[in-house]
Amino acid sequence: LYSYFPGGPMWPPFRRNLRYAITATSATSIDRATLSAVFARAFSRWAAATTLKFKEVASASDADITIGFYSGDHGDGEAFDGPLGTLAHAFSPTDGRFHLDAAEAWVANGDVSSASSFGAAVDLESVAVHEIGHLLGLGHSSVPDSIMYPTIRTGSRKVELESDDVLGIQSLY
Ligand code: TQI
Ligand code: CA
Ligand code: ZN
Ligand code: ZN
Repeated sequence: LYSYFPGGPMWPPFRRNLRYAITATSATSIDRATLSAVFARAFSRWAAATTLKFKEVASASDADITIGFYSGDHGDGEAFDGPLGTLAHAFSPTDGRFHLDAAEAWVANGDVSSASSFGAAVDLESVAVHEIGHLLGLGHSSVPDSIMYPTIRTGSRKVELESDDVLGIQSLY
């Protein structure tokens, strides 16, 4: 079953058209257009299940949600740890911060079988769909096939919401 963050924080009814900015990209080699496409697909999966709408904007000052790649200690008390371990983290509503560990061997085209000289390839879209669930207020689920299950096999891809994810998000929005 799905869960919420303690206290059940959510985006309030007057904030259902959420804007996101991809702000810190210098630490990744993935190009801008590819990042925009991957995050747009990840947000669209949650939009399809709810009345929420998501739109990319250029500037963090216009955004409800900010997305960036960071290495090691990046000033929020949750330092990244190099390849594998923690891949990314997102804060609960209505904080909107979504950070990705720049040290991961991110794969943006879904081809997680591609060999990587850094170690295991990590599918960016799979992690984005999971972290957006956190940004919207979902905690972890006990259903192994759900997007919000707390582990994923390395080198695997999981981007489709499972019925448990849909029930969870529809109980909030
Ligand atoms: N990052 C953890 C996560 O997003 C951070 C975290 C741990 C967390 N406990 C939490 C966030 C409780 C909110 C509430 O779950 S992670 C996966 C998965 C991670 C893990 O880097 O370990 C994905 C990020 F589910 F596959 F294991 C994305 Cl998809
Ligand atoms: Ca890491
Ligand atoms: Zn962070
Ligand atoms: Zn999680």
